Amino acid sequence: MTGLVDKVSLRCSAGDGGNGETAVRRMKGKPFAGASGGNGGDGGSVIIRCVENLADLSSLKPGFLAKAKSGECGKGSMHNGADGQDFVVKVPVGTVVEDSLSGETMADLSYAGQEVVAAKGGRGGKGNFALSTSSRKAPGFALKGTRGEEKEITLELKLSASCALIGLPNAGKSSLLAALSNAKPQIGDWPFTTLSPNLGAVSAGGVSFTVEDVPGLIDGASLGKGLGLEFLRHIERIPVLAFVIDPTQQDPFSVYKTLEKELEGYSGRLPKNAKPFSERLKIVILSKADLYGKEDLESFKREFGEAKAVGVSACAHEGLKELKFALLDLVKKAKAEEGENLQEVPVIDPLKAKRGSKDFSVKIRSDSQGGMWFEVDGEIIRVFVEQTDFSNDEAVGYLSDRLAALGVEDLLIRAGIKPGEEVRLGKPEEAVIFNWNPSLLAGKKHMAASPSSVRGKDERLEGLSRTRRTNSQRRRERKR
Ligand SMILES: Nc1nc2c(ncn2[C@@H]2O[C@H](COP(=O)(O)OP(=O)(O)OP(=O)(O)O)[C@@H](O)[C@H]2O)c(=O)[nH]1
Ligand SMILES: [Mg+2]
Repeated sequence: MTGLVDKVSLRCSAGDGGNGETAVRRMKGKPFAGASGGNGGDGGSVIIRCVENLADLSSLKPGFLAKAKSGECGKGSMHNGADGQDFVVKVPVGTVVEDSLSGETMADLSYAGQEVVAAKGGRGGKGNFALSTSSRKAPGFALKGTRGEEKEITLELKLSASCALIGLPNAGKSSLLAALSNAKPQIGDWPFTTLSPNLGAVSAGGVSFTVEDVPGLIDGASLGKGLGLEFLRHIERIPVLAFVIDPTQQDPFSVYKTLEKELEGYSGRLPKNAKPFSERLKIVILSKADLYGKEDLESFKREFGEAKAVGVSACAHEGLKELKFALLDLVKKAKAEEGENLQEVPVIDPLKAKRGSKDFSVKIRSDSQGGMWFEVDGEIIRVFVEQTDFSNDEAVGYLSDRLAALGVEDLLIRAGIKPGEEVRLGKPEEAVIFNWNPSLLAGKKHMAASPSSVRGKDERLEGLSRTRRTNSQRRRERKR
């Protein structure tokens, strides 16, 4: 049992964008003095942020719903709706964020301050004030907000301890880990109780770091005795080494020498870029201090001379606080040394890159019943469709203009479309279906020519709304 929560799945629900407002400014003698509907606010995103003072993921409940606030709708008098607040999930350094469904790695958060957008908030819709132009002075529509993303993610902490407890079997390593941290390792009055490493989060001065209890080493471990090689492999990259020595078993200084000899013996097997054991930061912990007197402790300490030695008792809870701070000191020093080689990695936001994408595709599709249609899809097309209020003819006209400006019509023509042929816009399962008519996507000139253009009424809209059929209408037609 590690005692560390190293993997947890979360549900992320970003906030929806608020709808834009359709409002008209009224002035004395001028009932339609112009558009005044405000924009909807953007929905909040769910953000995974890497912070320094966390050691594991235990603060997160599995299956927890991380829900960001939706943006407010726009209001009259050009009042924009407020943006929804982001929901920030704090995770420790070394957390890997994965999309649970696709298994895709979204980010590998390796330093404090780094963050990733797990679920992007919806966009606020523009109000009719923002949509008004010189040729469409008072649009009778606004854009709808788009939905926030929903995603299930898995957070996994790549276990890498800052400090390793190494010592002979039965030295009291697991007892010490249990006393210092949240871990609950097995403790036993016999050697080799621990057969695989245990990890625990130790907190001192508001900062957490990870300590690993390595199975007991014996004389000859570096030659493979007692699974020694397997155990030593675990400490290949741990920057701080704490030697746990029980002075009641053997002369502590000779035990220290044995442990050093084993580390030295393993040195040839260290990966090339790993720091040699001899250069790592070290501390000697004399365990079970409740079993011997203070004077004995002092004389043991003297034996170690320069090498810093501290006495603790896991059972009597003595010297633990001092030990925590001594370890923290070394961990901080080690981090600072490592920091010199740390490269600045940019904040990862895979969704940001996607958000600006104006890519779309036109594909010719057919089904077994002889149906044929042109599928127009892409990130931007889906956003446009979602933003459109299809019950409002003007809004549909505006969609036509946007599609024309994007070059959808050109591509359809190049793909060989003929008047009357079917076009499906957006997500295939929820596609908006209409029959193509070259004048439909012809652009703004229709707007200006419209006699009712004061309020932006688009002359083409009747036509479009008639040609757009619902799915059930289509099915009925096909049956005929
Ligand atoms: N009196 C006393 N006994 C302790 C103390 N710490 C550990 N012990 C005892 O020492 C024995 C070994 O403790 P563990 O914590 O299992 O030792 P370990 O180093 O993890 O042993 P392995 O996993 O076998 O390598 C147990 O019986 C503990 O109760 C202490 O501070 N005081
Ligand atoms: Mg143990």
